Amino acid sequence: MIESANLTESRTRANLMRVRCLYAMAALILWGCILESEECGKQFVPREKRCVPAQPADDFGAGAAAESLDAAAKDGGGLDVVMDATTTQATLDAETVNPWDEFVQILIVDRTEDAAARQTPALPGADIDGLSIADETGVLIGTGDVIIDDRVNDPFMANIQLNSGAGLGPPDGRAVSLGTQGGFIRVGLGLDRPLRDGDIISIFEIAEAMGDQDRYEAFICRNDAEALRGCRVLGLAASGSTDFRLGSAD
Ligand SMILES: [Ca+2]
Repeated sequence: MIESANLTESRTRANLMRVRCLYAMAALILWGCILESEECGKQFVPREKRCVPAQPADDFGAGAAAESLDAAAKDGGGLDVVMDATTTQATLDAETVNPWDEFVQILIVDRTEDAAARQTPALPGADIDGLSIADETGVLIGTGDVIIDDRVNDPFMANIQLNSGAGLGPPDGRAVSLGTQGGFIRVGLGLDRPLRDGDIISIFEIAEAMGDQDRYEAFICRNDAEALRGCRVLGLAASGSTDFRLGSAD
């Protein structure tokens, strides 16, 4: 009987160890799943060690935007206006009087790296408060008046600034948080006169106290622009207010 009792106790211990092992394995698997699910925000996927939108923005080719981003970055993120690849000689000729006559839209595309957006999940990405235009003497000649199109990303389902209209007009402390890369607003300008060389486009982004890595890329676009066709790169900006001065188009 004693041997039988020892045998039963030994089996019980073995079963207990198996149960513990199973619990440990389940915990490891669950932990692995948690780690994996936290790898990228909702609707974002890992690509080359970065989280990018699973679907590119509907309104423009992400590839074209990335190329222009690279070009601007090689210039040190300069704010000089450069020609886009779709501009033809015919349009150049037509622009000799005033190259900016038909440019009445500003496109602002978020370029925040996902890791940076995670630092402020309630306000992810660039926080655009307003947009105004002044002549070279500083006199206000217009503001961003209407949202033509937008895509506000909410990767962490915690964004509290989803109203793209908050990015219109002069700055008032109300901003739209574009989310992460791919979020954008296309703004129609209200202008007292057509834009000219020397005009200054000011984009107001609310800088965050914890150190701002929220980047965005700005384009100026014709009234008949489709996607990035008909747009020119204004440049990259990251923190606070940034002025983009319109220069000669050639
Ligand atoms: Ca605002």
